[in-house]
Order: sequence, then structure tokens, then C-alpha cells
Amino acid sequence: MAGNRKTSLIALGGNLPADANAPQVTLSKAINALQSEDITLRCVSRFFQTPCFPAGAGPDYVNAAVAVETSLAAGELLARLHAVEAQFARVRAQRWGMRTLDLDLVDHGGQVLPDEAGFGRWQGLPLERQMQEAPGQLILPHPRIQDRAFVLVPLADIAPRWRHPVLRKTAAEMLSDLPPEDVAEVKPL
Ligand code: PH2
Ligand code: MG
Ligand code: MG
Repeated sequence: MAGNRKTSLIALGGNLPADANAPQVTLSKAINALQSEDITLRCVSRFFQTPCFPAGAGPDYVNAAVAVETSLAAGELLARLHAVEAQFARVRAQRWGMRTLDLDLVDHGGQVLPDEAGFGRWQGLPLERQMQEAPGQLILPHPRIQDRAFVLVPLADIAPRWRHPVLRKTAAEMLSDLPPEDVAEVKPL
């Protein structure tokens, strides 16, 4: 497919075994499974062990991030991510529940979806409502990037100079805005 190729950033996570494979094995297999004729892998972060958020809600996660190049539209890429999650025994039971594999589209070529106002509503949602409400549509960039060391540490590993299209900060800047104790808990495997 020619033209209009975008770089997309994808966050990976998992905290349950899938078919007796540890989360880091599932993540590696998922990265392989993601690659196709129209999805080219460009960069893979280190893998990190991270405490479950919210604290105490389950075992530690393994988190990572990848950059891919693709001609797919955001919705099409998201459908591929869901298909790969399903392939690795992901069952969508509970919001923020334990999972074998979570693939989150973090950024798709700087696109803001549904629009800046819609992004702003989700980004500003208080934690209590974040835990109860799931957006019915794709929000881009991922509305929680700036809050989570388990997303920003892997992201800054592969794309420290990537700039958030709404907040106008780089991954490295957002990471340095986080409490150092949150960042210290994210440990390379
Ligand atoms: N993902 C969640 C909920 N909690 N905690 C960590 N450490 N890492 C995650 O990827 C994660 C989480 C929902 O997607
Ligand atoms: Mg997630
Ligand atoms: Mg997800």
C-alpha cells in the first residue's frame, strides 16, 4: 500500500500467563504477530516490570512500547490490536482488570480523535469516573499517557522526543513531570 504511512506508538502490557507463557513471552509473541504486510515494526523498547495500577489490584505487569509504520487508519490499526489481543487469550471482562495482553494505541501520527475538545474531556476526567466509564470511541492520543510511568518509561525508551500533539510536551518531558517514586517503580526486566 503506497502513500500516507504513519508512525504509530503502541503500549503493551500483561499481568497474567497466557497458555502457560509468562507475560514477557506473550508480549514478544504479540510483537511478532502484529507485523504484517501493512504494519512494519520500527522499534521495540526494553521490557519493564511495573506494579499493578490501581495498587493491589493484581500481580505486577510487564510493560513495553513499540513503534510501527503503517498505512492503516487508526480504527483499522486498533482492530488489528484487538485481534492480536484475542489471539493471546485476552478476555475483556472488567475495565482495568487483570489481562494476558493489552495493546493500547498511544499515538497515530499525531492524530487527535475525536477532536481536541473530545480528547480534553477524557483527559481531564477524575480518576473515579475513569474507573467507571469507558469511551465508546477511539480517543487519540491515549488519554492517560501523561499520568502513567508504566506507559511513559517504555515510550521514552523508544521515542523520547515524540511530542504529545495536544499537551505539546515530549515523552521525556512528561516523564520528568511524574513523581520520581512512580518512575523508580518501573524496573527493566
Ligand atoms: N494497564 C491497565 C491497568 N493497570 N497497571 C500496570 N502496571 N500496567 C498496565 O499496563 C496496566 C495497569 C489497564 O490497561
Ligand atoms: Mg491499557
Ligand atoms: Mg487496552
